[in-house]
Amino acid sequence: MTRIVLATRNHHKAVELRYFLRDLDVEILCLDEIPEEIELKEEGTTFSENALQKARIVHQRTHLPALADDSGLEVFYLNGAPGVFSARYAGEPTDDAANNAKLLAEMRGVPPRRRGAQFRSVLALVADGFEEVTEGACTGRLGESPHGMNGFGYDPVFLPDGFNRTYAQLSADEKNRISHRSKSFAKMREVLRRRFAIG
Ligand code: ITT
Repeated sequence: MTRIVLATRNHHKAVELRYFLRDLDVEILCLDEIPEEIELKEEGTTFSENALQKARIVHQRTHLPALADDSGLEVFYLNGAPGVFSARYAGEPTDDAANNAKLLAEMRGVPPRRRGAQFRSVLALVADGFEEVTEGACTGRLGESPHGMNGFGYDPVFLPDGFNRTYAQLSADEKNRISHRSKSFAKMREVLRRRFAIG
């Protein structure tokens, strides 16, 4: 059976990726299950560079196919911020509530029609002899205050198009049907089918 390592330290992302992989004939490993300590660095300026950097290091160290996600929220009024800095927008260590508070403060008084935003997810799969990258986006708008308890990160402040609820007010199944990550994974599913004959 094909084994794939999830090159992420974000538990919430790992849960979503496992959900997308659930019906495939693969064994999924997490970084916690790898005996050696691997540091995931993100030194690039784009989601793709960062996703590739994370997948490459994990592949190099484990010799297994490695799947990484680099993602974030781009607010059009803020010229794409927080973007690649989404995780550490309010500083380090990552603090979701502080990130949301900072973003809502930046957007205070901005009218609804100018609150457009998109979540983006770039997935990188690095294995023996190849690298593949897929992308997905979900457009929507920023709310005025956080709503909902599900999910993680900016979920409480993002209302996807077609919904009057935030990502954090959707069930996991609902989010996973429409999310940026579901879209990047749908393309990655085709890659897995082609490269490993699974899916
Ligand atoms: P890894 O690098 O270990 O995968 P990370 O959380 O540091 O974990 P990123 O650098 O890709 O990953 O940062 C992504 C940030 O973007 C994440 O911490 C959230 O703040 C935000 N984000 C990404 N996808 C999200 C989602 O589905 N819902 C809410 N916020 C999300």
